[in-house]
Amino acid sequence: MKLRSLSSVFLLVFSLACSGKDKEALDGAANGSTSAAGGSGSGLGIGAGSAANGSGSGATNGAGLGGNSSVPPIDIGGGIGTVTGGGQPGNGMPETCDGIDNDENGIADDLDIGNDGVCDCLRIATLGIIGQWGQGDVFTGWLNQRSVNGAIDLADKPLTDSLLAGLQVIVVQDVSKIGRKYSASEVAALRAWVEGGGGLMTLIGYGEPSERTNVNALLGPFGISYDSEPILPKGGGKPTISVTGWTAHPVTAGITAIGVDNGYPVIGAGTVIGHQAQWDVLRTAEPMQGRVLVWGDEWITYNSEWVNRKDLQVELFWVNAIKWLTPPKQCQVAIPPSILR
Ligand SMILES: [Ca+2]
Ligand SMILES: [Ca+2]
Ligand SMILES: [Ca+2]
Repeated sequence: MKLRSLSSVFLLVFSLACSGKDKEALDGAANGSTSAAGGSGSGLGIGAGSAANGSGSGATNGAGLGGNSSVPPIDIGGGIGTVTGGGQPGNGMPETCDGIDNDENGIADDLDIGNDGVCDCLRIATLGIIGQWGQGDVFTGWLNQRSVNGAIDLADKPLTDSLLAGLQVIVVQDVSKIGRKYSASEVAALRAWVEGGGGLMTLIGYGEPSERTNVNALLGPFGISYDSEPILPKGGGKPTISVTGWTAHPVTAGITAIGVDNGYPVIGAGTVIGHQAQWDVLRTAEPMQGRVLVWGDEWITYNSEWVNRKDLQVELFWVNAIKWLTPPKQCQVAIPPSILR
């Protein structure tokens, strides 16, 4: 069987696309040149409510290095148009990926030179392997073109405190083929990482009867699991089934439909923020300092959902999810209006 890791694709695409706009712009910023992209730092308006904040911050920061490197992030989750980080204008220093709030606006590493909604300094990793039911290059390429670091492929590595240290977001793909069951110490390590402020997102629906075992083990400490009966099959040759039942939350902001096929219900603790028919398909939890997001399918990683389905908001869903999973005072950048549709 050809097993292709999502993250290995991330890294491959990243290596091929090192001239991507974010990295190019970052290089330019490092050299002290003012990039054209920086001038578009005013693209902050998210909904009518943020118009004042958007124009104000854009004007203020337009002359700064990279322009948007010091644009205050907009929190479209808690309240549209509110500026996070206390609304401080910043000190004019460029933000760099060093874990420090260089511009003193209240958010460390809030750098998004491409204005694409993905923090350039994001430290994101994946577990397991990519699904086999579609092509995933759009998603993988998308992420690598929007952050300097790209994604780290943890694949089947044993989960330890040291392995997870420093990561901000982990996306769990198909972990049914790692050749073992996660041990109690691995589950404990992931739990400690989440509770210490990590953001964990899980996917399911890869088509193996035993696929729930490992991911449910990882979710065990948070009281959430995937139930046993597959749900919402699209049927051969048909489009995925649109999930249309959403509860207001930063992850669901602006979302009207996301496609699924042969997923599993998400049951247990936490808060249900997505459902279809009688099933819950999206739950969140916030254990201690961390955040957990459990999605009952994996088709959001496939090209067909990104490219062919204009009625779905897959990119926005990912941007929302990554932003919400990222610690509140780190790497929070504005979601650009171009993604909202
Ligand atoms: Ca900052
Ligand atoms: Ca920084
Ligand atoms: Ca970016």
